[in-house]
Amino acid sequence: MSLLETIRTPADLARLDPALLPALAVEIRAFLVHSVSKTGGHLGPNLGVVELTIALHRVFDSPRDTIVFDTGHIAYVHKLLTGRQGFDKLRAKGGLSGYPSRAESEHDVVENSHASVSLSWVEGIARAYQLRGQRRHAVAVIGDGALTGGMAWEALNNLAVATDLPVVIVVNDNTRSYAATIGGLSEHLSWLRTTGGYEALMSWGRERLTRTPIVGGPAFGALHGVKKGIKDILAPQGLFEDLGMKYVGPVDGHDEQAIEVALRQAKGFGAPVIVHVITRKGEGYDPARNDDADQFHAVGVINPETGLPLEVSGRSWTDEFSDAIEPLGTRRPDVVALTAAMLIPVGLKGFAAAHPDRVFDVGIAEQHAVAMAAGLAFGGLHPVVCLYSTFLNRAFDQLLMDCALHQAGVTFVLDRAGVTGNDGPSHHGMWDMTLANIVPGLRLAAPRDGVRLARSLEQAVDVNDAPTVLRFPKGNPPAPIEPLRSLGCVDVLAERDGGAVDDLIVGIGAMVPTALAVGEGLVADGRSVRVVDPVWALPVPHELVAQARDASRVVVIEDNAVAGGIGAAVALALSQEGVATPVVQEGIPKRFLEHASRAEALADIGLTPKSILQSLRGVSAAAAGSPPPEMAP
Ligand SMILES: Cc1ncc(C[n+]2csc(CCOP(=O)(O)OP(=O)(O)O)c2C)c(N)n1
Repeated sequence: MSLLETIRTPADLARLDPALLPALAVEIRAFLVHSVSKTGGHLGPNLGVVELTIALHRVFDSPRDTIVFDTGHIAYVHKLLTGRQGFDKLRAKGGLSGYPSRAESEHDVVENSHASVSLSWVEGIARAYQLRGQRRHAVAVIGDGALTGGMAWEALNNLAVATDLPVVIVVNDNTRSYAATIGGLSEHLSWLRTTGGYEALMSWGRERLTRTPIVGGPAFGALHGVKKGIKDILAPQGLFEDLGMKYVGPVDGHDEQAIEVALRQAKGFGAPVIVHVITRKGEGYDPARNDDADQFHAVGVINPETGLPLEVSGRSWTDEFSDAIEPLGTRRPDVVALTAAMLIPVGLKGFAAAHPDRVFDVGIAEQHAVAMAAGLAFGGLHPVVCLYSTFLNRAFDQLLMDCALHQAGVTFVLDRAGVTGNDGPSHHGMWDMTLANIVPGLRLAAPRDGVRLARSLEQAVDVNDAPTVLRFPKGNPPAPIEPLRSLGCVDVLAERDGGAVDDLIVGIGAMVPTALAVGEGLVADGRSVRVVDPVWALPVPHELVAQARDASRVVVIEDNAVAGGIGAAVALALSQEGVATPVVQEGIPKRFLEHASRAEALADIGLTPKSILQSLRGVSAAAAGSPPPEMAP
């Protein structure tokens, strides 16, 4: 039996002979490489926190003490040490989540994969424990990347004066987000890392003074007691101590015993304290360590020996965007791009290489990025803010107030829109069109293929008096789907003739192939059908309303929440224009979707041609007063 298999709970770990801990760390790394190479997942970040997580679970008493992992992607080792070693279906339907999950374990508390929230959570948790008279610790583990987010600083500002709150903030400093972390804070952390004077003096003192009998111990204690003064002379801790926060570190994040010492010290303070732990992303696995792009921040299925991908991913939507923005930047010197710590994932690498002074990586700071974009627009440029759809949620107020209210020509490019799959509830991009729908003046395009993506981007950067949004999903776009004809911006993709129809099927973006398949099924049922794609879906085009007037039924198919999505916008537009045609809204129900592949998630919510046809046949049959036909597409 391996050492790891003997650990079922943190109590087993606490009992383990410290001499065996390095061997346990080796086993955990081998386990992670072996299993995550088969399922995909956040390999690099988790390899970096093996010793840190072991130490956390030996020093703190989870679940009595609460450990919150910021962003949640570094919880694999935590899972292994809290009774979850079945990683064969990690991130797959029915398997372990890639993030903490309350349904899985009482040791998991915060499931949110949106960064920078952990300090707020632990302040809340610690205050609740305190008010209820419970002596329990709350610990946040936050990366140097997540520490760039504004929320973390709002919480620090409060924690700094919460001097009786037993909160421990572990900064997992690996100098990287996906790529190198940027900004003043990361420079400060790096300065703390490299200023070894204080630690050197302390270890010199410990060595010399404790060798002297009787006076040695007290003298070292005294030296320790004036730690703050010495620190300020030798290595002023600046930021954190100026805020009034206690600071321990920097600690070697791959020396388990050293981390334990620091954490025990921090635990004893009884006040908010920062423990600065230096780790290496991908530690112990050369392919990750040698990967300059992101040190295997997140991998697909790979060969564990070489680290090379085993799945051919093909040309992605991100590639289409990347290929469109780079030449656009050459033609339009006013176009600038912004990213929130995700330059490569959002497809800006080529643009950054071609126009290095016109791309701004602001750290994990979506709110700042969007308000800054409003400023750039005011200054005469056309900013393109590139985000994953789910992270737009963070910056809704800035989209509404800083961009729309000020009629700022800012283009938002939202990758990973719709159902994203294995990353689970907080990663689905299922709210962006709902948010966009309530913003005055905003125009939104959901391109159905790469040709439409490039064209919409060109059109978007020509709009200089309102925000524009482009949204597209994860994965590979279909081959270009050319229209039969166009009515204004509305493309007609399938019809028998130009006359009135029973069903006007409106496909939005990535759901166009589904709309076409549904159209074929309805034609086979003997109905007359027109399938259209507005491309620019918001505001609802007049031509679409005109088409709806001549149809018996409108069906809108979108991969956004039905609540407030494009179907809802079409229904409102029709009622405002006095068009009585009923609108069927096919989209994502108002609930959080579990992790599963995109195809499984779409099937679960009935967003497949087969399910949509079944529901439409049910509606038609009910309207006609007869049972639905037994037809499968
Ligand atoms: C609000 C938000 N924006 C963007 C992301 C995407 N994201 C996931 S992990 C990550 C980098 C995190 O860096 P860090 O906190 O240093 O952790 P590390 O991966 O280095 O351990 C980013 C940008 C996110 N999770 N949340």
